[in-house]
Amino acid sequence: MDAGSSAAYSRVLPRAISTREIAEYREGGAAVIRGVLSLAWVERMGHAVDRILTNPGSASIEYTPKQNKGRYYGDFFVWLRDPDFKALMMDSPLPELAAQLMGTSRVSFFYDQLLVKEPGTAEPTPLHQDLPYWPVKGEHVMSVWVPFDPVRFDSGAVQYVHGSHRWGKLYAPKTFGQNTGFGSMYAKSGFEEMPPEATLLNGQRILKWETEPGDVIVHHPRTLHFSEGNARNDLRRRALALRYLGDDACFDARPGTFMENPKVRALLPEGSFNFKDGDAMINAAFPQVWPRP
Ligand SMILES: O=C(O)CCC(=O)C(=O)O
Repeated sequence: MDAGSSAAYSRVLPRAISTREIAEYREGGAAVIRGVLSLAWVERMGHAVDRILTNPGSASIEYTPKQNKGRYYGDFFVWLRDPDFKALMMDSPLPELAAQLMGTSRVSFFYDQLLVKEPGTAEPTPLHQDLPYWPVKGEHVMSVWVPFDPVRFDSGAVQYVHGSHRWGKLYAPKTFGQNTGFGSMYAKSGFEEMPPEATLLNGQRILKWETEPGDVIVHHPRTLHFSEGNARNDLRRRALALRYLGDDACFDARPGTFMENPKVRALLPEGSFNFKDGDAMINAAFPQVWPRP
């Protein structure tokens, strides 16, 4: 199939999502869903990511200190400035995948987060849950982590604590790197400090998967997760986390979320973040993606 044809960039799920996959996601808080994207999608997005890496966004973060090897690059709301990122979150099989896994009739898009670990990057992603970082409440919230390179355990595969989305606990957000400008915000969150990782992880079942291009990993925003650096010299680890909101998700006006960061807010069109507590987050900056508009 011609990689440039519209069929190669299909919006349709290439296969049915099984009841076992749905049960794994709901019970474990994370699951791998294999073979969801065509190689054409993966290749297109690999080029798109490289464009962003050579032209970093205004809210992007270099988590790797200058004197260190490698590069851990983070960026937010990339879809608002790049049509390929917009196409992936909206016009790929992923909105339908999110609807099926969350079991919701309607899905809107919260934001995308680019997380690239180039070969030889030592910086880990600290153990965290996503929800404390976000001005969102509800159960129908989900991330789809989409890698654009083969991922191996030693190239920065993300690891998830099985069932931690059901612990009934939310821990205070922590910054992914030094001097990122987020620390002062997170201090206002009011959530309890996370116990030491060794204590928290002791005896827990860890879910992790090596993936091939076209596979994605889904996780619930209460699930504890982390990743090591990319210890490989021969493998990049370019990944995009897409955050989807379902029927019961709504705006949470609590303080201390990443959306308080002025650089992040400046990415959004004027007036698109004027929600009241409990509002459904659907407008031009947080578009409905399922059913397709
Ligand atoms: O890509 C990583 O290393 C971490 C991913 C993550 O924290 C997320 O998708 O929420």
